[in-house]
Amino acid sequence: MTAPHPMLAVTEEVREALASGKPVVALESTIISHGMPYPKNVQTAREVEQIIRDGGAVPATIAVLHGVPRIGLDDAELDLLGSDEHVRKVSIRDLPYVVARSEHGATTVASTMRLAALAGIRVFVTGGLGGVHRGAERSMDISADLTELSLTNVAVVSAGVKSLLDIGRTLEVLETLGVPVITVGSDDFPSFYSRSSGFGSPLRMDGADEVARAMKAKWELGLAGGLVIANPIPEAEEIPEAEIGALIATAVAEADAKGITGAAITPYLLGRIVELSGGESLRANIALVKNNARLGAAIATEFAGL
Ligand code: PSU
Ligand code: MN
Repeated sequence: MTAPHPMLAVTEEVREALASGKPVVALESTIISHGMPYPKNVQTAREVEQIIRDGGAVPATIAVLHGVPRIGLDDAELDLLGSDEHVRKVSIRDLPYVVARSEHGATTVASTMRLAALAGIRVFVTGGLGGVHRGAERSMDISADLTELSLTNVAVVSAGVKSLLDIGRTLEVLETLGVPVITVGSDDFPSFYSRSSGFGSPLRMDGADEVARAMKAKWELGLAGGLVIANPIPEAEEIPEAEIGALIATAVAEADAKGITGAAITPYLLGRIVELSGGESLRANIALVKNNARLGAAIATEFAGL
């Protein structure tokens, strides 16, 4: 592989792994700073890194610290991201700003993808993707995660798309952008807390080896962009849509009434759903991220072997 971009600070462990062709899995940091409460966020981030190591890959959590995009973080840095109130949520549009001002930034799926690709990492594990918000036909609120998936060559492992988004329209936009949406081991596209969303998965594959071959095929054909690898939450951990759907609807209605929009809306909704569910949603969230880490490590291992 080519040398990483000179503006990135890559840990020695990750640099060494990339240089020798070992599997590396990128992880985002918005989920730590703005997706889960402290200290469970930091504890989960560490456990997820360990799962990736147990799966034979090197974890690389990505964030911006003091204006420097970092590929791989130590324990103290994870703690800072999870507890400091001044960590900005950084999507693609915000990257120049935090770098120029030497600020801290927690990277979303979109900006994590871009930084991972600049470092030479091809597999990225998260919880849930951003997408088309409910009411986007009026607000035009469509996550930059979708645009980025059309541009950047990284496979993103998630548990699908939360039903606080418009799942049908999100799948339509991904189709328009030419992004493969592959659910592993199921015909149904998952909706984060639940194994199905009511929408069929556009594509299905049944193992990490097949997914790795699809990644290789896409990029060898010169098709730019990412792949959505959807991994349904394990059955024992899921919260049926019938249960969580009403809480999500309440949270969305509250956000509407309060006039919360833009980058603030996803963190607001996630926080409210944790409160409304009495912590159940957080338990499921942690379980599905760990499940994604296991699959991501397996995909990175298979891809490194091709
Ligand atoms: N969905 C979740 N948990 C999250 C996010 C989305 O279930 O933490 C975060 C991810 O970082 C995602 C971002 O990239 O929210 C999308 O934000 P926006 O819609 O503002 O692009
Ligand atoms: Mn948005």
